[in-house]
Parts: sequence; structure tokens; C-alpha cells
Amino acid sequence: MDAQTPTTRRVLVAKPRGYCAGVDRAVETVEKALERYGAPIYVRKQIVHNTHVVKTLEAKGAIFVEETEAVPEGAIVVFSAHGVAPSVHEEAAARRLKTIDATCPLVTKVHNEAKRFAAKDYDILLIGHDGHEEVEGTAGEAPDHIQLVDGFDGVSGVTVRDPEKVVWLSQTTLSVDETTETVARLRERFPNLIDPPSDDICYATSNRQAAVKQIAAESELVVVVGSANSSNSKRLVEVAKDYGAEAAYLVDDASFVREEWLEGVTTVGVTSGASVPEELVEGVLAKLAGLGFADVHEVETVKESMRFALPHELRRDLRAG
Ligand code: 0CM
Ligand code: SF4
Repeated sequence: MDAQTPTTRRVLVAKPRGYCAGVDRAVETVEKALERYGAPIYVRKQIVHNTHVVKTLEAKGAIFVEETEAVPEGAIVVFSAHGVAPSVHEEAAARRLKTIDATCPLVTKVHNEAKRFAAKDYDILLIGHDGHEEVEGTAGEAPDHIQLVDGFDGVSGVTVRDPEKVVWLSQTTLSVDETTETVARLRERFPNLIDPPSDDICYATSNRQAAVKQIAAESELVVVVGSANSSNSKRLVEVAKDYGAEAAYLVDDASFVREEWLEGVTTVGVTSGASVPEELVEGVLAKLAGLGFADVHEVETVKESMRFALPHELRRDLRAG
């Protein structure tokens, strides 16, 4: 060991991290559907935004498709955790598909808010990322009333019919801090802007961000396990950098961790997005241990106990045997 090599190398692992209640339910929905009805089970879009989860379910007999028109007439299709627009339900019905809706109940809650405010003829400002499936599903509930606000840059382009009748809603997996700032800027333009009845950014997203803030402050490097299309995982990388980490990287698994990232580093933070199986985090920790970072400490900021029941249409068939 030369004089430059740090002597105490440690890993801080954020908790909570990884699977949230909505992901757990969505993945189990596909697994139980495969057991109950047999393969193939079609899934519209990735059930959750994680490459490894998708590959594992494919190996068990799930077939992932982009649209319902790719599902054979009369077959079974599962809708992903991110939710779908009503038009997707209509297309599925027209093709006589048996549908199982694995939309996270916390996404459904935002759909219901959108429907309620649209019925009262409000202009709805939906803060979210353009092109994200969740935003497409929510906006599809009331396309005539909803306009997308994609971050700060979207604020100046907003036009409303009546500034006294405007509400903001959001995607569930955004940055808490950035959304607060976007809302503040919207409120400068529309002082009577109404808040959602309850937080749309879900408990899992905000808890994982709070936890990574804690470890980022003490880590030179933060490794976030998650896939490139996972909004909540990507936000963890940004938050880590904003809260003190000199560098933060998103990796699908241990094979993407590069030895040179660790040069001169004494503390590595590790966390994972809400769609990430814990074994992938374990793989990263094993790789770090092999590179001299074997002193692992878990830093818990809050305990989670949320659970969601499986979709009722699946529960009914499971009960019937
Ligand atoms: O919305 P996001 O891209 O973060 O999705 P995900 O599948 O990575 O995480 C869970 C969810 C939802 C809705
Ligand atoms: Fe539901 Fe939140 Fe998990 Fe998305 S991240 S599936 S909204 S609990």
C-alpha cells in the first residue's frame, strides 16, 4: 500500500432502497399469472423499468410487447405498474383480451385526481417527464384538460383558460426538490394554483431520495443500481450529486462498476431504485468488497411497511383455483 492509498475504505448502503410496494405487487402479478394460467402471459411495456426483472420474467414465459395490438386475440395481457390511458383498456376490450391491471395503486390515485378535476373543468398542469409511460397514462384520462409541464423549462409555455381554476398534479417518481421549485415557479404565474389533495410523488420515491441525501453527504462516490429508463433511479443519481457526492453513477449491475471510479475514494455510497431486485445490490457490494471496500454500514433513514394486495381480477382467479 503506498502513502496515497486511503487506509479506511467503507461502504454506506442507503435504506430504504430497492423494491417498493407497487413494484413488488407488479412483479408478483406476472409470476402468479404465469403459475395460474400458464405461459405465455403477455405484458404491455416493461412491467417495471428494470432490465433484469424483464429478462427473468421472459425466461419464465412472459412476452413483453409495446402495444396491445401485438397480443393475439383472446390472450392474457398484464398492464405495467406505470398505468395506462383509458384508450388502452378500450383497445384491449376490442381485441377480447383478458386484462390484469398491475398499475400501482399510487399511480391510480393520480389518475383519479385527474378525472375528478377534469370533471370540474379545471386546467390540470401535470408535472412530469415527456414521453414517460406514466405521464402518457395519466394525461390520457383527460387529454383536453391536462397539459404537461416538463420541469422548470416547461413553466413559461403554460397557458390556462381561467387562472382561478388551475391545479397541479405530478408523476409519482420525480425529484422532490425539483418539483417543489417547479411548483413555486408555476405559483408565481398562477398565485391561486391548487395543490393536489395529497402528495403525488410517492412514499418510495421520496424515501429513497431522503436516504441517498444522507449517504451522499459522506461519500465521494455514489453507485445507484437501476436501469437507464427508470425515472426514480435516475433521480437518485442527480440527488446524490446535489447533496455532496463528487460523482454518482447509474449501473444495471456489478459488471458496470469500474475500478477507476474508486481511485482515491474512501467512502462509497450504494443505493438502488424502486424497481431493482436486492440481489443486484448484493452483487455490487460483493464487487466492491473484492476491490477493498468490505467495511459495509447500512444507514437507515425511515422504516417502510407498505404492502399492496394483488389486482382483484387475479386474486379472484387464484381463489377459484
Ligand atoms: O417511473 P419509473 O421510471 O421510476 O419506474 P420504475 O419501474 O423504475 O419504478 C417503479 C415505478 C413506478 C410507477
Ligand atoms: Fe408505486 Fe411509487 Fe413504486 Fe411507482 S415507485 S410503483 S408509484 S410505490
